[in-house]
Amino acid sequence: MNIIVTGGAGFIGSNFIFHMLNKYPDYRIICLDCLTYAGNLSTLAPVMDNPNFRFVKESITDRKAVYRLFEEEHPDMVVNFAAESHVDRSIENPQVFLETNIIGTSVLMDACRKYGIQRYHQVSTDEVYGDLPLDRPDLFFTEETPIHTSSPYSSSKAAADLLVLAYHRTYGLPVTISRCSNNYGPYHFPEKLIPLMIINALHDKPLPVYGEGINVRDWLYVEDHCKAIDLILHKGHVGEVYNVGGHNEMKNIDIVKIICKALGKPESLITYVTDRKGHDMRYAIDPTKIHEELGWLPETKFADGIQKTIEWYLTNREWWETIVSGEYQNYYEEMYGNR
Ligand code: NAD
Ligand code: TDX
Repeated sequence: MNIIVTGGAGFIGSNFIFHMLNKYPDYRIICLDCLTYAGNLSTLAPVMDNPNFRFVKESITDRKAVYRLFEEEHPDMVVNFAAESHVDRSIENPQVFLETNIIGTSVLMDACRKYGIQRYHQVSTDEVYGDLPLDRPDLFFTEETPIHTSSPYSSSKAAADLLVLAYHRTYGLPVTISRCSNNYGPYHFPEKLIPLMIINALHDKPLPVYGEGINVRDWLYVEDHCKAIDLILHKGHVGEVYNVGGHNEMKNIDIVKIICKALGKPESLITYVTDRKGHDMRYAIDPTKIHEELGWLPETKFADGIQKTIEWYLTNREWWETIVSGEYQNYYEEMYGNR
């Protein structure tokens, strides 16, 4: 099996590559990633010498480069993780989200149509469903929940999902889509809530909580997401959407307090800051379909996953220190000042 994994130098894509190379020693994985600010080649260092792995630095929006890669590699499957993924950045500058997340997806699928493919898998998000009210804990996102996006990021992901389903219906492209809740774990980029709070707390810097900190996210350990995608690739039904989530809803403020406690830092570091524009209140996935059809269940409890994650950031300082001292630092200062 030859699999092109796009966005594999980022958080979830890299974890997925490690999972696949480990589990399927006879598969070949080709990572296509243009290394934006969020892509980090050092993340892939452990597999760079693996004969079953190849890294290609190109953009999914570059049609010629993508077609060339298909001619060279004849992939059996494509798994598309490549995206601009940060909601706050999409609010500041939506354009690149449209280019990568929408146009990039269509270029990849055009290549799949032109050269033939067994499966095109789109890695999507629960954010395409918009949000749920805090006072209705009985409500969850199912695959039938209407698309109702809030941010430029989620709108670009939803547009891509609609294109994927359109390519299936119109051209018969063998597609699947997974819509996952918030991931956490190793190699999570330090602009996102959990790694940002761990790193700031380690430096005794303020912990910027948006609004009142009562927004709810449904957290899933990244390995459990990777296993779900593996299962969908091998057993999922073409043309179908699968929600992925572990019924692990938590308020942002509670996550930040857990991190303070685990690191022995005072809660007085918590600083309430201006809320995100259009901030979604609550995400909550109903994963019944992937459980009943494919037998998937999350394996990592939050208490264990967050402990493993914190330990990973403590023992892999070099990985994130390089990031927070570089280009990302300029962005962070623009967003938050010199906090
Ligand atoms: P990330 O920002 O950590 O990584 C994105 C990767 O894509 C980077 O390596 C980057 O260099 C690459 N990339 C960006 N633009 C590219 C382009 N034009 N061509 C090639 N490569 C490009 O993102 P992540 O958190 O790992 O998310 C991966 C995917 O999963 C995204 O599609 C995201 O929407 C989706 N998702 C993420 C979460 C989450 O909690 N992080 C949850 C659900 C779904
Ligand atoms: O400094 C912060 N303070 C804060 O209160 C940051 C960075 C975030 N937050 C809040 C906003 C959200 O309610 O924490 C929550 C989580 O924020 P993010 O880590 O930015 O994630 P989110 O916006 O929920 O989106 C993530 O999950 C769904 C990923 O970034 C998306 O790519 C994925 O689709």
